[in-house]
Formats: sequence, structure tokens, C-alpha cells
Amino acid sequence: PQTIYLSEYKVPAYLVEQIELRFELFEDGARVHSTLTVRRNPESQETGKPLELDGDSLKLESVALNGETLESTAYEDRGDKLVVPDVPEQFQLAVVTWIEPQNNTRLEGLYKSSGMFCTQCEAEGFRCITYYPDRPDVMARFRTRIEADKSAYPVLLSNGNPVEQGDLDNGRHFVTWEDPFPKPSYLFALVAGDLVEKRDSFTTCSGRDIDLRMYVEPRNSEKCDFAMDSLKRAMRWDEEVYGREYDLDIFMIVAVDDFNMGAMENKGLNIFNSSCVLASQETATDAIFQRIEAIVAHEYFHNWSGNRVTCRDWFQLSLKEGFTVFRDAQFSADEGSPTVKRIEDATLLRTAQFAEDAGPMAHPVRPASYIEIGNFYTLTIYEKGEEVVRMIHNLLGSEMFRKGSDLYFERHDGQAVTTDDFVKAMEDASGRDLTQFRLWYEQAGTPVLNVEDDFDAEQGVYRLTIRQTVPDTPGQTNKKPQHIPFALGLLDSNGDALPLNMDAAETDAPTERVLEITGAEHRFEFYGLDEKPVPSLLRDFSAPVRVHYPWAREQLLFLMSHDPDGFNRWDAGQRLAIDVIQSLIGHDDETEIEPRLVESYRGLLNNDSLDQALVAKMLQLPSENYLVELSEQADVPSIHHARERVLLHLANALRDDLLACYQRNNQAGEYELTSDAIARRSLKNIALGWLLHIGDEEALALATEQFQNADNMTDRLGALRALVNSGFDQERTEALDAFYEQFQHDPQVVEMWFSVQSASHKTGQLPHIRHLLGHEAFDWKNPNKVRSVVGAFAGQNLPAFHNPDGSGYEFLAEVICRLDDSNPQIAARLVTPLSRWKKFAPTYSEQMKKALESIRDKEALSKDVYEVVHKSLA
Ligand code: BAL
Ligand code: ZN
Repeated sequence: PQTIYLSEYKVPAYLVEQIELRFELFEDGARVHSTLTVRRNPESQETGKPLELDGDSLKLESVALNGETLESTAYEDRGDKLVVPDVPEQFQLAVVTWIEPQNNTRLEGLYKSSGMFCTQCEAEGFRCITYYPDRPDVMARFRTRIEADKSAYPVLLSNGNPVEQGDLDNGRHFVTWEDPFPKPSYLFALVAGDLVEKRDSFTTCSGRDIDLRMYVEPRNSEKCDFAMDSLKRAMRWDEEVYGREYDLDIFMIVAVDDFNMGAMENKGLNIFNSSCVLASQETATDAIFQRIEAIVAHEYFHNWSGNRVTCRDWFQLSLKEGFTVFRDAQFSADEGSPTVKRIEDATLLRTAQFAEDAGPMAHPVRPASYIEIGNFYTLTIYEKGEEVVRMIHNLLGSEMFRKGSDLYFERHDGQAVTTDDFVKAMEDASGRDLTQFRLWYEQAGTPVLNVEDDFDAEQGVYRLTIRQTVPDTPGQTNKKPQHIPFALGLLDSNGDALPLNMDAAETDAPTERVLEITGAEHRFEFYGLDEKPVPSLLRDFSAPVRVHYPWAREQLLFLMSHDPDGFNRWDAGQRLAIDVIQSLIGHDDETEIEPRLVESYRGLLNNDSLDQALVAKMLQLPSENYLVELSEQADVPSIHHARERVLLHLANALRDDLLACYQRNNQAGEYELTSDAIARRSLKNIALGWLLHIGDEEALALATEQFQNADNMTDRLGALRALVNSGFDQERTEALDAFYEQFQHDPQVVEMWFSVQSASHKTGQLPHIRHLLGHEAFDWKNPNKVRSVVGAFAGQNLPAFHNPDGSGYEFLAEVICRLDDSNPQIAARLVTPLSRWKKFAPTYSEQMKKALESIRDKEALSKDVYEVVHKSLA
């Protein structure tokens, strides 16, 4: 397969002003008539270049130039390209193709899901519909006519506004849609199905009434309210915080069951994976409600950061994704608990993105090359990209950042631009020089900050020395120091915040500062101190970096109870727990477990003055995945065993406190989605889980009662998960059976049922995983089902996946090879757990490598899987 390089970018040789599409949808296929109004691009140097249109899996029926059907000698159909050598300066090209949506298992382009037609065109799906210059810097006005059987497909949707509709012969009908905003082909969407419509409306800041519609299958009609409400809140928030008003008269959301991604921001017609939009109290957990709120907002926010201003090429993907994730994170923080949101985002980043950045697929936020762009919808592009925008926000301050964003939207409205254009707008609006900061977009790898301190008691001066290194990554060595905002506070022994006097004469200094680290080494001095302070480093996770500092356990315990920065309070607890767990790895079970850990957790369990959402987060031990990420040569059974020892020790020692915590938070009353109510359910279910883990009979009765009588899915699933992870075999089986019996007709709940089992080291052993693959509710064609069984097994059930006999790896390789033929995007995603093979102890890594080699040797490997496997083995 061919590698595409950013350095080889050329402006398009031809531009498309208008595309008229006519879809004839049938059960055995679809005929797509496409008429393009094309002109040569005056900015292109490639004069005389033939017209080249992208295509994939298309059956070409005819080509006409300016109304004249072309002989087949007048063009070349290369399969992936349609080449027309002899074209004038301006012309119309009409192309007719035949496609088979009903056989499209890749779920790219036009396909069928639960009997409805739907599309996914980002990044390169439009070329599976018709021949077209399928690149984001070609922006055209779309007019789309859809024709289909009226009784099977009463709802026909596309982007923009409906302008015409009517009946045709043979029980068919049509609707024509017109989108007034020029857009790239990746934002095209079409839906045809028998769907119910949920309507609402929103009045914008300028008084325009927007028609809001959700389209779902009839069985889901009661699961739309939360998404609709989230949409309205997001629309208002974007007006208030970013000054962005919606621009079309209609905004539509459609839910589909078979979808590779979470959702897609097609202009005016967002298409969602059902699991990211449908919810009710009885069927969705609090975490799912929060995810839906974030994703609905994310897709809506793309209307400006992505659609009105889009990417010039796919190397710029983080331009829209990093900025939009930052916007949705700000929204979620404003709607809930900002500290908890930050903890969740930093946890994901530190656990999974840091691992990506240290692995074979490491790439910059703006990659320099790719083989298959579908492999670059990564944590680095999204989550690290978000952190980069957040750092700009923190360096500029809210007011200047808003000026920068206003300038960016004004300057580039209707254009396809680069990450550099974004940074330039921020620079021009604020007057700040972000030249060095741009390295965040160019250099891969997580910067490491080594921090040392000393205290000169005589002078009353505290010194911090910070050294920066950026590790080598594939294809990048000897990197330059980056520009890192480093938020810091100092506490005295009473836990009071100290003023940060940075020169001897300074008075009235702030108690928190953002230090700007730009060189390989910096020394900072703080004056006027009576004693050595306790440092609170990288507050609120002010940069996506690793900080190494020789923490003493006393310091961490102190910060856990005194740091005014909620994030660092949590982080101190995590560091302490990690230190305790790591100190047990490789030691026998007689080794003492730090007694102060128990007391600090007891303090947390009984602390009702601290934000309970933060308490719930602080009670969660670091995950096995994070402990692996922090290891040099991970030995999963040892990590699992040490973590289990700490968990069991804490649960035994705190049994009464856990029970009291459960009772205190097990309040009857209306189900509410407030931050406090969510925190209470979370605390209650953590306590229940721990108690069942130690086989507590009283807790078993509570869990059974909660499982049977819960009025919401958070509590029902919390009880189920606690039972599944317990040693109560009979109750586990009964609960799993009863749960399936009750919810078997709800695919989203069945997915949870699968993943609870697959992720559990109690139930998720390989024979049971294979049994789940043969279950009546499992479907290889549905990505959610594959993720909920295979993804949960390989990604979360570390002890079973890393079985020393290698069976977990062989199984994953077998699944990847199977899926490679039907859905290469999903297959390539599943390679991730194997791609980290160098991280593990030799017994494991050798077998993981073998599994990768077996995938590499498969015949007709897709380029998606080819790229990940070959880079992993390099
Ligand atoms: N653009 C793909 C889905 C998303 O990030 O919103
Ligand atoms: Zn996005």
C-alpha cells in the first residue's frame, strides 16, 4: 500500500462548484446519478492535468461530458480512479454508478443498518458512493434527490433543507434536499427508512426558530428526550460561550445500530451510533447519559469547528477534532463537575494516549504521513489535540482565546484550512508568539519533566529545577524542547497556600502560577518562606506531560487532604496507591500493605464536606491498564495480583465504613441526573463492589435487592457488575440470566450485558468469550457487539487476555483476520492491544509478536490492518 505524505500536498487541480445527486434506492442495490459542475482551479500549477476522480467498489455505468455520453475510450476506469484526460476549463460531468448498500459490511459509504439506508462518508466513504474528488478541500453545493419505495422508506433525508417532494410510479416517492453551504464530500449524508420523528424547536440568539428533529426506529421512540435536551443546551452554550449561532433552518439527528464510529457531524444531519444517543432511565447508566450529552454537543459544535471551517487535508484532522473535543469538554465541565471531568479526561489521556504516544503507532497531532487515514482517528488526534488547544487557552486566558476563536471563524469561514491557520489566528488576536508552541503539533511523544527541589532555610528560598526531555518515537529523534505551561502551588505545613514570590522584593504574589517551561532546563526560585513547602505540581493537569518527582508518601497523604486543587488531590491519592501497589509486585503475600493507605481511604469514605463526585473518583484504584502503562516490562498476572491484594485489604479493613457509605448514599427518591445524585450512585456502587469482592453476605443481600428493584440502569448494572465480579457463583448466574431475560430486546443493554462479562476476570475467560460469540444476540456485522465482547476482553480483561499460554493473543489474531474481510476499520482498531507487545515481559511479548505475525501473513490483508500490523512489527 501507498504512503501519503503531508509534504506532497498540492491544491486540487479541479474544483467542484455544484453536485447534483439522484439516488434510486432498491433492495438489490442503488443507482447513483451524479452531475458535477467543474472548473479548473486557477491556483493549481498542474495545468493540463487530466481530471481524476476517486472511487472505491463502484460499478461504473456511464460517463457524460457536457451532456454527451463518452465512449469508454474517452476515459479510464481504474477502479480507484476515474480518469478523464480531455476536459475543458469548465464543464459538466455526469457519472452513473451502481452500488450494493445491502452487501456493504465495511459500513463506509452507503450501507444498510436494520433495514434502513444510511451513510458514513468521513474520511473517504463518499468515493464508495460515486466517483468524486474525495478530499476535504474540494467544497461544493449539494442538491440531493432520493427515490425509494414509499412504504418501506417513508422518511428520506439528506443535508440542508427539503425543497421538493412527491410520489412516483410503482409505489415509490422522492424528496429533494438542498444544502446552501458548500461542503466537502465527507460531510454528505443520506438516510432512508421507516423511522419515527421526534420534533422540538430552538430559538437562536437572533430570534430564528430552528426545527429540531430526531429520527429513530419505532422501538426507540421513548429514548430520545435526553439527547434532544442535550442538543438544546449545547446550542445555547455555543451561542453564549463562543458566539456561534446555528445556520440552517433544520437540525436532524438519526440513530443507527451499525456504525463504526460514535457519531458523525454531517451538515444538518448528524448520524449517531445508537449507543451514543438513545437513553432512558431504565436502560442507560449515568456514564452513558454523560457520554450522550458530550457526543451530542461534540457533533453539534462541529457545525462551526469542522463544517463552516473545515480541514484542508486529513493531516489537519486535529484542527477540527482537537478544538471540538476541547469545546465539548468545556461544555461538560460547565454542565457537571469540572474537576471530575478533568480527572476523567486526564485518566484517559494518561492511560491510553500516553501508551499510544510511546508505542509503534505514535504520531504527531498533525501527522506527517499515513497509509490509511481511518487509522488516524486516534487518541492523539482527539485527546492530545484537545490538550494542545487547552494549553493555548491557558496561555492566552479565556478572553484572548475567545478573540482568537472569533478571528479564526471570521477569517476562515467557508474555507478548508490548517492547524497552523488556527494557531496564527490565536497569535494575531492575542499578540502572543506561539512559534515554539507549534512543536506540539509536529513532535510526537509525551514530554517528560524531571522535577527536583531544595530548600535554603537560611535564605528562605525554595528552588525547583525542571528538566524537559521529549522521547524518541518512530521516525523522530533528537527533539527540541517544547513550550509547556506548568501550573504550580506551594503549601505550608498547615495546608495553607503560600504566596509565590518569584523575586525577593515581590509582595502580594499569587498563590498559584503558571510557569512557562520552554528550555531543556529551568530553575525557579520562591522567596520569603519559613519552611520547606509541599509542592503541588502540574495543577489541573495543565499540560499532557509525565512529571517525575521523588514523592514521599507523607507528601502525597498531605496533598490528598489539603491540596485546594481538586485534580491534584485526586492525583496524590492515585500516586500513593500506585506506589503501594508497585511496592508489592514481585513480593510475597506477607509483605505489609501501607497502613496509612487504609486510613486515608477511611477518611475519604467518611468525608462529607468534600465534593462527593471527587470522593467517588478518589476511591477508585488506578486501573490495571494504567499500571501496565507505568511499567517497564509489564507482567500482568503480578500487577493484577498486587492490585487485588490492595483492593481486598482495603475492603476488609474498611468493611463497616463501606457498609455505612452504601446506606448513606442509598437514598430513595426521584432519579436525578445532577452531579450530586450521580456521585451518590457512584459511591454506593463502589462500596457494593468492594464488599462483594470480599464475599460479604450482608452486602450480597443488598446487591440482590438492588439488582431486582432498581428503578434505573446505573444501580441495576452496578449490582450486576458487583455480582459478576464476586465469588457468589450461583447469584452471578441467576442475575446474568435474569438481566438478559429482561433486556434481550434492547441492543444497547445487551451490549452492556456482553461487556460486563467479557471485562470481568471472573467470567471473561476465553471459553466463555467464545460462548458469547455464539450467543443468539451476538452479530459479527455489528461493531458494537464486537467491541462489547472482543474489545472488552482484549482491552479491559487483562489477566484473561494475557493468559501466559498465549491463547488470548491467538484468539484476537483469529478475530482480526475474520473481521479484516468484512470490516477492516474495526479489525484495525482491534490490533491495538497486540501492538503494545514490546511493553510486556518476554513470555508475553514473544507470543504477542507471533500473533501479529500471523495477522501479517494473512492473504489479501486490508491496508487498514496492514498499516497497524507492519508498524507494530517494525
Ligand atoms: N468526525 C468523526 C466523528 C467525530 O469526531 O465527531
Ligand atoms: Zn469530532
